[in-house]
Amino acid sequence: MAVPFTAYLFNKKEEIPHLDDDLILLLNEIAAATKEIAGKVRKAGLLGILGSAGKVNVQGEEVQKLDELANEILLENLKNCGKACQITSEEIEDCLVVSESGYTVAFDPLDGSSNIDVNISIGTIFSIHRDSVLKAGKEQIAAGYVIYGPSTMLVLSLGKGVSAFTLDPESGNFLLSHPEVKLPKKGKIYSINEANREKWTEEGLRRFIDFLKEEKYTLRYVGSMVADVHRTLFKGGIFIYPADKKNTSGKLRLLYEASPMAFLIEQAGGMASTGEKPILEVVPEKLHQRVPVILGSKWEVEKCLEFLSNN
Ligand code: P6P
Repeated sequence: MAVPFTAYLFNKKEEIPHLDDDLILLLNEIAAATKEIAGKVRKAGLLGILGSAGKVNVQGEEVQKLDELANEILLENLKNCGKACQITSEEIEDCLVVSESGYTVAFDPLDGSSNIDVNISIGTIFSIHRDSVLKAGKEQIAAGYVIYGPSTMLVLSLGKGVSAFTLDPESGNFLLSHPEVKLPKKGKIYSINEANREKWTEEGLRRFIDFLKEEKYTLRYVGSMVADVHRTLFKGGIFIYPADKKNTSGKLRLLYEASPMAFLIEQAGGMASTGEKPILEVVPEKLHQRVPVILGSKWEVEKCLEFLSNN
């Protein structure tokens, strides 16, 4: 039988010195919360929890009912487990300080909300630091996401590679299905919202996308970061959410979107940049700050940076 998530974590203790019992408990609580979220997502149409909650969050975005529910489930689990000293959520303006030291968790409870009502893959993204959340992404203790797709998968890095677990509906366990995820050096897919093409601030980006078309790349864009990054992680290629005239620092948030995804991509052998510097080198100044995101296979990311430098 495939290794259950908890057993995997205990088996990794020797190989990963910082993987202590508190972190294992914390990761288990996050996994438990996402199983509950998966159950709600699967039945949302029957529970009357689709659609808007009639509120706008700190990002100025309309909150969906499932956003709110996912946020509440994660907060409940994290507070109950008592191993998170600070909790940051996309849905909450300020950082919740529970105690002065320990692990900090930053999460996007349900990323890709615009896709909820049309039954397209969405996900939960999380990032774990020690003591303070305002640290560069390269200092993450762990990072991962859960994608609620045709199957529910948890993808995790503890700083030594990337593993993926598939939720077994029979047992209710996340079971190890991909022990070592390695990103292809080069792909054939690019992923960007081309509707914004004329708004992109970098002329070099338009030339790079035209280059990929000449190279016969195909376009895949779900509009849910978890889904677009998951496909990039497994098939290679490049995902870009650039700065544009409307979003001058890009749209994706550093702490609980760009940074954890960059950590996973680089741990799997890929590359992640803001266009000016590695995402994992950016030291956050604000909880909800945004950064441009260029991530994926090394060949494509390096080629993109070349075009941007020849703007
Ligand atoms: P656009 C979802 O709302 C999200 O935050 C990410 O999941 C996704 O990558 C991005 O926004 C999509 O944004 O502007 O292309 O609809």
